[in-house]
Amino acid sequence: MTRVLITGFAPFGGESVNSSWQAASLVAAEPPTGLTVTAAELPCVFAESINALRDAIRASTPDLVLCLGQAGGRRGVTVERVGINIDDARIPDNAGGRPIDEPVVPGAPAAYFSTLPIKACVAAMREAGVPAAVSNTAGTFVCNHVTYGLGHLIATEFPHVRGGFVHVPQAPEQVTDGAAPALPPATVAHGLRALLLAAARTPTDQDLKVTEGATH
Ligand code: PCA
Repeated sequence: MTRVLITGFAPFGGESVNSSWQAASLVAAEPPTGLTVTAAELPCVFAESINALRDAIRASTPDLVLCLGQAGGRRGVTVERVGINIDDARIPDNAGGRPIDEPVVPGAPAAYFSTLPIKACVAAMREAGVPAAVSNTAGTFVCNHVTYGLGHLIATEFPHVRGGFVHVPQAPEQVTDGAAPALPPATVAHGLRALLLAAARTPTDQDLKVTEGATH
């Protein structure tokens, strides 16, 4: 039985829901066969989010960690390739914190790659009928902070854990102008179940050799 920790974020930026937490809750409520899934909500606060993630990892002792965040404007479920060691907040976080050009972890490496098989994860979601892609940037707000923080926790404290970050589109209820893209949380959760099964059965060093590269 593979043990999974899935996290989503609290609402931020003045919104009343966060689609990442909606999707995380749905996956934990109905986990895929063969996986046990625990969900934890992370605060959208630079100074607290990595400690909350560490506490959740300690409490649930997972084999796999999948952190989710909401990315307004993205059409599909995007598997992040890398977290970078920089915070540059365009808006304040939920505690009013607004770091500009500060490292996530002073003195630590410039970046950490996902330790999930990102190509197999994308392929599995597409096979399940859910739009998905690799993303080469998680931004520079709290989601990148946690993407990097998860990589650092794995590198320094939890060497047996594999994990990575996925951005999900907003839910239809959050997008009422008819222009911005949205995906129902149930559809996202369906894709994430396929992602988790692929991640559980695919060693990261045996990821699919297919390009998901971008020219810009
Ligand atoms: N999305 C934000 C932070 C929390 C969330 O769900 C981001 O992409 O950084």
